Amino acid sequence: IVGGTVSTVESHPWVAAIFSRSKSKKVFRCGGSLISACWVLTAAHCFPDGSHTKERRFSVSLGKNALNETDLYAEQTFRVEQIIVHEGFNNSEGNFNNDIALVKLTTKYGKCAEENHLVKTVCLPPPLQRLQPGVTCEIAGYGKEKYGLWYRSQLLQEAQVNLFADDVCRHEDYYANMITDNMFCAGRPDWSQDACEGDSGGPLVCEVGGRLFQFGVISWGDGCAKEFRPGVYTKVTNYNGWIGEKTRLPSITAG
Ligand code: 4AZ
Repeated sequence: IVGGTVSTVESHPWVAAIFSRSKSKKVFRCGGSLISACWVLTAAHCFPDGSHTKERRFSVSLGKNALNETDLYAEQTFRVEQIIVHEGFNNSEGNFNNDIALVKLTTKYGKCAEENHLVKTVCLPPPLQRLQPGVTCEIAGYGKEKYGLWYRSQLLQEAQVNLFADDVCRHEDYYANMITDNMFCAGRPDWSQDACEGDSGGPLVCEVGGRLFQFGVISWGDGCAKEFRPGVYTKVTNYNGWIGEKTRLPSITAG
């Protein structure tokens, strides 16, 4: 997160940290969001070329404030039972179309997440819920605080971004034809706050009727907090059916 503030996982209790293991080393890979006790929503590009068939390489932590510290009392860490990358995920145009994936959690005892003040599920908006351009939403993650830094944020950070109209984001001064109907853009009018490398897979949440709903999955962008280059997000409302089908959670849209 660029231009944000240090946050706590209590304020974003659905935020998940996805790690990959290579040679017994745990490497932070992506953000995610807890949408039900056993399922985390994230970005498809977190699982490059076939790594989604290697579930044992990954682990997921919930309730985590600091990336490089383990608070055994607060955190819940899981193995990955299944990774479902969207069938239509396509990066041949360099724009991560259908950048959405589901990760199924389990422990060696077959348990899923337990809710407490640090770990809660986020609601998904109903499929037809639309928000007006300009609405302020919130993003959170452990990603870089500045484009080009070699290290990620040690602590969970949050920022505010505003939704951009599609015709603005598709303008030739912005991303032109890179933006498909499965994406939307969000950023700050002064470009001061944005998601950055390492935040992808994490949630963009917006308030509707006094409740927070996850409208976006942090997906991509040209740089971070750069003029005319807002963050690009996967449009979660296009995937209610897909999520319901894959997780067999019939009430996924009920909120
Ligand atoms: C990334 O590489 C990434 N500024 C995520 C979001 C943005 C840029 C890069 C948006 O994960």
